[in-house]
Amino acid sequence: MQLQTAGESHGKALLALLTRVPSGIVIDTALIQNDLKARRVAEGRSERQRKESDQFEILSGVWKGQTTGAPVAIQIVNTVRDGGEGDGDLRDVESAVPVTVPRPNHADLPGAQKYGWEGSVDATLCDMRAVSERASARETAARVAAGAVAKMLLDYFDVSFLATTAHKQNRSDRVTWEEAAQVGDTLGGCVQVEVYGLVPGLGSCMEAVRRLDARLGAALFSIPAVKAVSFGDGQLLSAERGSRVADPILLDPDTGRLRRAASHSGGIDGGMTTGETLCAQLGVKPVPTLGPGDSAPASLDLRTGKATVAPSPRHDTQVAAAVAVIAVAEIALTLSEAYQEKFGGDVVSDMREAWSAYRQRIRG
Ligand code: EPS
Repeated sequence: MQLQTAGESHGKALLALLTRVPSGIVIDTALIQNDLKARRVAEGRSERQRKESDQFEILSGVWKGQTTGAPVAIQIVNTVRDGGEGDGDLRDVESAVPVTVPRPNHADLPGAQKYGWEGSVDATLCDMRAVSERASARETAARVAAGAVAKMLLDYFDVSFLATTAHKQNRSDRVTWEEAAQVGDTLGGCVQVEVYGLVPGLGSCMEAVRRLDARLGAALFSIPAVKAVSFGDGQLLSAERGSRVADPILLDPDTGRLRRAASHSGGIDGGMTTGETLCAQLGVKPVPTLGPGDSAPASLDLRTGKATVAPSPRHDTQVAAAVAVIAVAEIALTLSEAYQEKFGGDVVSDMREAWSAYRQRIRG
């Protein structure tokens, strides 16, 4: 399956367009709604989330409750939007006041430079909102809706997920997100996703682009705010001896299956799944929109060239918990594609037959 999305943070709606979907996936809309809610109400989100309900509609590709093989289009209407039940938001596109001060560490400045808005001869075009509306993490709602469909496909192959978060409390100023929010500051965090039930041999060692860790890495790095991705012991492996981080191979006496006695490599060797639990970790940076107050960082007004502080529109305080939901969606989409490559991509029942035959062959 492959995903394209469209939509802006305060536009009319978000769209997810999922192509190469096998026929025969029974669609449980409650699961899509649950995942959307988990992303929306996650710890540290802004008050915007209380105004959204993420009501969605499947526009195509599902008939009699099942996917038909046609592209699946899902629409999520924004409640807070221009010309709608807007709330006078700073980013109302009809607003007379363009945003000309970029936020450090945000897409604002490189995006404005790339798309020709910064320094434009026409001053009305010098407006960061043209970029920030699309760069906003609001777009990830569409990914989560599509990811829920991918999870429904993977369920036919007994694949399940567990995502957890942790705050990286290695700083002297240990604060909770509520304390950070009070002073307009933001926090990063860590996410771990475990995937159970995978067969060995998803991905490939034969061509670089088919390596599963490369594809999962690309998918996970596409999530806004993700600055690090690792598998298994990840970075720690660089300081270890090979003998200490081997994952010994053994035959499980109960099931007769080949297993690993440890999983330092996180369930991927040679660009392929090993059949052990897949374990990915993500480092999530603090949200770059800061303030109001002393937390707001220094910047420059691009119209006047004068030093000033970055704007402080309403923002999330911490997004690690939301990223956990999005990461599962991204991993599910990538794994769905890998299952389709391995077992055929047209019909779920054909895929299951091929899956059973493969498991018999490898006794896995
Ligand atoms: C965001 C700011 C907030 C967030 C938003 C991302 O929204 P607003 O601009 O309306 O205040 O809540 O995230 C979402 C709306 C979402 O659904 O994830 C930003 O500045 O990127």
